[in-house]
Amino acid sequence: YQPLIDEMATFMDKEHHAKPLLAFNVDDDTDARHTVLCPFDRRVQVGSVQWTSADQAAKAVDAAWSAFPRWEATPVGERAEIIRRLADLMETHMAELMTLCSREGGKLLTDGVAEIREAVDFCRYYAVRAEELFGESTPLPGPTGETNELILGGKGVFAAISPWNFPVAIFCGQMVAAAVSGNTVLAKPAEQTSLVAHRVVELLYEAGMPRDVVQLLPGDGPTVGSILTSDPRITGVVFTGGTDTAQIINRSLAAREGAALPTLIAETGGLNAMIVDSTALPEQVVEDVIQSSFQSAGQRCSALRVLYLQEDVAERVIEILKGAMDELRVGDPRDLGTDVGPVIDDDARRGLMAHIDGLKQEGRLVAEAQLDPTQTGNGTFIAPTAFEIDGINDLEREQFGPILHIVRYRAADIDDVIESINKRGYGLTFGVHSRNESFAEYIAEKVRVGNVYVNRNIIGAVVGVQPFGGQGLSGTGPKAGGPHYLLRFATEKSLTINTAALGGNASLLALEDD
Ligand code: UN1
Repeated sequence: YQPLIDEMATFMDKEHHAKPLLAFNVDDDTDARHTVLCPFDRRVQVGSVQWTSADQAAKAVDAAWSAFPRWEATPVGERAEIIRRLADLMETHMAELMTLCSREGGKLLTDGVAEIREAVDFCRYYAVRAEELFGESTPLPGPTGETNELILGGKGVFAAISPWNFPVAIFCGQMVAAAVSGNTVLAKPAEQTSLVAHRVVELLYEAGMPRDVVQLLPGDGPTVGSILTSDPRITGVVFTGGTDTAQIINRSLAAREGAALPTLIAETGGLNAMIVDSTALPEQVVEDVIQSSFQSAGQRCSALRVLYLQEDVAERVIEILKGAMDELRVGDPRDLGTDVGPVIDDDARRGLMAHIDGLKQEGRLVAEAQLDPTQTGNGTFIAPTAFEIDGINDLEREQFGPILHIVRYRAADIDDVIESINKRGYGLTFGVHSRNESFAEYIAEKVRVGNVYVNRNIIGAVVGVQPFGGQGLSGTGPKAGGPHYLLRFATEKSLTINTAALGGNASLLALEDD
């Protein structure tokens, strides 16, 4: 990491200013600026962002529609080439992007590197898949006298609404998937991480993307987000974030008078569980639990929230877990010795503290990591905590932070445990720890989730290898980083030609003969 850290130092003190990147010129408007503060030191101003106005957003939709036919007609090889150049540029600008991920998003160095690699992987994977899917039409069987084929095209204008927890990877993954499939894109980054998104879109333009094909609309959800989702000209929305917000978007899309039926691709929250039976290796369990619950300060939708321990192993696992949590170092994300960085902002911290205080008052605390105020005094830090609860139904909603809930279960009750998890309605990630292969297989088959992991941690899905996404309250599918993802961004056109009309045999007669 040292060469990267040295290079990052050259960007550390720079203030960044971002504004909407639209098909037309946008004046600097000093009144509409939003200040970005650093999560690990709220005294530091990282930069400022100019929000998109309602008028600019409407004009951006016009420009996106004008650009759509030309972009859709651009050969997929050319579209994919631009995306590949973006991947190369992100690699050469790694230190600068990392600096922004760290200062604006509070990311650890290790998380930042993984994040930018994931963005690069999304670009290269979708470029290949687009060429496979959109390159040539698929011939279909049919009666003599006619030919049939299936042709894929773009759908129109997509709004891409992305979260702050993966401000490069998910931001990029959505935007690139929509664009490489032949759609024009209005990307709204999370308000907390607009600076790094702005830099990525600048690199995308440098890679050759026309400015009217992808536009950046920074702003907050209630204004820019709702302008986009209520505009009847938006063909589809690709969204990653909370389940509540996905439901608001869904209602807003459905309420549009006279609009074409929309596409909503949503990847939302989870109450992700892990089941540990009596044959599991306690040390390995704890290592994987610590990573799954506390890496990225628990701010991943894939993070572990509810750990089910079979009663015979519970004491042993909890004892080792307590020891491991005592060792966690919470602090400055730029320091390589740090295990857990800050949560994103004051609002997030307040919400998590309310949950923690409530469970503490009920006397449910099992373990709590230590905070060193000289390290954490100026930032939005939360000490990782573990609580014991009775079951997944004790949790009203996902808590997006470093909080683990533990449930003890009896071996005879395993089917009830699985049923309660399935009934709760989320279905994102899930883990099993067991050396009993048939037990692990049985559980993996019964649980209704998107990603099952056996005898390992449950975060960090790899593009193209572990396609990521859930079902039920956790999302619509198809899975990001998977072979079917681009299909949701595409239209399918069947083309049937009666070749008899061109001099062959009449197709209907041929059918009757069969
Ligand atoms: C998210 O947290 O919103 O499995 C997505 C992972 C990531 C995806 C997380 N690749 O951790």
